[in-house]
Amino acid sequence: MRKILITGALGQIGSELTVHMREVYGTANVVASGRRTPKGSVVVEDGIFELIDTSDVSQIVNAVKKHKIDTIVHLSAILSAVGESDPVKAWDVNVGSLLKVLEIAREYNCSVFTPSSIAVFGVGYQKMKTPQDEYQRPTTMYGVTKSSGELLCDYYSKRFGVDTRGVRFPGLISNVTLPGGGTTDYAVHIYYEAIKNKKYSSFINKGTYMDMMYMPDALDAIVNLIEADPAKLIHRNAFNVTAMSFAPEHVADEIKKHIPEFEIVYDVDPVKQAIAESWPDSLDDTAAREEWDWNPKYNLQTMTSDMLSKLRAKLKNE
Ligand code: AKB
Repeated sequence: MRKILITGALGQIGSELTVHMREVYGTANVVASGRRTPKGSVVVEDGIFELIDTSDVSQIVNAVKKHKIDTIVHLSAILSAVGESDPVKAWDVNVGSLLKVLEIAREYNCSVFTPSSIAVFGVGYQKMKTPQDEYQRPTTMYGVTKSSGELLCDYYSKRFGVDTRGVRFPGLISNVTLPGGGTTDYAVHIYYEAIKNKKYSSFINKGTYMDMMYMPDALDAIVNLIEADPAKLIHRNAFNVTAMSFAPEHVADEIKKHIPEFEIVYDVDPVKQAIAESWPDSLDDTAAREEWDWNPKYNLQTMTSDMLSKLRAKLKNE
């Protein structure tokens, strides 16, 4: 059985991936890590947890040695909108910590999964059905770090034989932990506001299409790619994956089927809007489907029903 270390386990993906991986691989085989120990967190309290700041290489090495780790899932990262307010920090966190993880993986024989993003695309590429192997000229620091991360992972795979794998995640929608500082975050906030206030003011303009995915599909993507037969992988870093593509008015229309009074208004944030417009309208995920059977379960309709029912229960108890 694998021994897995998850960095950034308290974030939007990590908080659900940790629980999912403990179910798949056994609680004793998954070491979650983060920079805080929030009270009541299942990530901290229901399994093994290590305090790790990924800017400190010795903290990662100690955990790898202590727990005999063979697989690192590296999630610590700064997202697109926050990255634009502090580009140097975004580079240090996103590229600096990945390089440390790759070096440790080389020395201690670990495989590495780390997510890339639709943000690797920026200008001069095919915006609809963006192909797997497409020109990357990102216009945000976040995109620059993710594109660099893909190159670093390929380099460590080819030069040192480290088993590196990744996906280009679109906007991820979840009901457990809020995303922090992304451009696609509107597609999470809209559900919370629909339940709390029956109204949402969107910082992304109508007509702006982006790819999205419900978190259960994202968790399956990570585990299925980690477990994929390496002989079948033509690509590694990183696969286009998507489950749906929509603009704000489409998710609003879907919410209205459940909450007829719901209203969407627009107060566009120019920085986030410019980022959104630089990203694909839709991705072509054929390579992921062919090489490791990627097949998402949720579309906008089924995701909206599930989000609203889970959030209603959660917000009632808050
Ligand atoms: C963001 O909006 O920054 C992220 C992403 C698409 O990578 N959700």
